[in-house]
Parts: sequence; C-alpha cells; structure tokens
Amino acid sequence: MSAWFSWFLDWLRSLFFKEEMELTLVGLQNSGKTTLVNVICQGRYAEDQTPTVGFNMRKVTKGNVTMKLWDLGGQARFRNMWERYCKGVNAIVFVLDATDPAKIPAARAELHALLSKPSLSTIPVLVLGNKNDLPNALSAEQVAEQMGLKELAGQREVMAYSTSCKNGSGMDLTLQWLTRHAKRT
Ligand SMILES: Nc1nc2c(ncn2[C@@H]2O[C@H](COP(=O)(O)OP(=O)(O)O)[C@@H](O)[C@H]2O)c(=O)[nH]1
Ligand SMILES: [Mg+2]
Repeated sequence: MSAWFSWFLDWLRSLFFKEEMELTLVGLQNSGKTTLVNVICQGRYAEDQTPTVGFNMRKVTKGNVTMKLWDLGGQARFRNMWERYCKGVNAIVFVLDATDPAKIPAARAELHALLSKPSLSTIPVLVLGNKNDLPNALSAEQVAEQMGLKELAGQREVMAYSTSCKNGSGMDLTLQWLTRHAKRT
C-alpha cells in the first residue's frame, strides 16, 4: 500500500468513526467479516459477544460506530433472530468470498432470505466481493449479477464493491459509501 493511500484511508477512517451509525455485517463463514472489522478498526475497540447456543453475535464498538457481526448460513431456526439484529441498523454489509463460486448460490439465498423481511425493506445494503487479491475473484459487476442485486433494489440503496481485506483494495470505496449512506439523519 502506498504511503499516500494509507494516509487517505486513515483520513476516511477518521470520518467514518465520527458518524453515529449502527451496522450489521453478515455473510457465510470464512468470507472475511472478522478480518474486515479488524482492518477497518485498526487498534483499539471494544468488543462484546452474545453466545446464544449456535448463534454467535459479536458486537464491536469504536468511536460512534457499532458493528454487529454474525455468520449467516443454513440455520433456519435462527432466522427469527435476524430481524432483531438488523432492525433499525443504518446499513447491512454482506461479505462474500469472491473466489469461492461453489458457495455463491448459498450466499445468494441467505442474502435474499434476510432481505425479504419487511422490516428491513429500506435499509441500505452493501455487498463486498472480498479477497480480490486472489486470482479468479469475481469483479464487482459479477458479484452484483450473481448475487441478484437488481432484484433487491426497490426502496433500498444497493451497492457492490470488490475488496481485499489483505491489501486494502476497495476499503476506500467501502468507508466512503458507508459514511455517505449509513449516516443517521
Ligand atoms: N487472501 C485473502 N484472504 C482473506 C481476505 N479476507 C479474509 N481472508 C482470510 O479468509 C479467512 C476467513 O476470514 P474471517 O475474517 O475469519 O472470515 P469470517 O468467518 O467471515 O469472519 C481467514 O483465513 C482470513 O485471513 C482477503 O481479502 N484476502
Ligand atoms: Mg468471523
């Protein structure tokens, strides 16, 4: 990462943590949610885990931002908890491993099931096609297409970016989008 880009990211981070916002980060296991939070937060942050049998929710707070994270995946019996953890948040961030085509159908089904909840119909959604430092990662356009994002854009803002938590690619767009769209008004 160039010195200039690293300075720019720090500046975007400082703007981001000034906004009062609550985010939910979801995605299949191994997509990069934990890594993303560590990359965005860099350094000190408060953390609190809610262990409900089989449902692990991690809550991370830094500055004015609260992020709730959990792994979405195949556990129908926890679907009634989704609303509780997403209702009223300023944005939902769905993290996708863009190098794992076999998991796209499952990821797509989980995202669509989550967003079919009426109470979540106006919450902005950002989908990150992560791990773009690896070969064969889907582009942002391919992510949008394969995740069926057109069908999800009704009353809500929907965006897809290609990111790498490893080399910082797309972190600028992600922070800018969240600062702009998840702002509490
Ligand atoms: N190459 C690469 N690996 C990543 C990236 N983001 C996360 N990983 C790796 O993917 C694995 C799963 O990441 P993790 O954050 O634990 O995923 P989670 O289950 O969604 O929280 C770990 O081995 C990470 O180091 C990325 O952008 N590029
Ligand atoms: Mg994790």
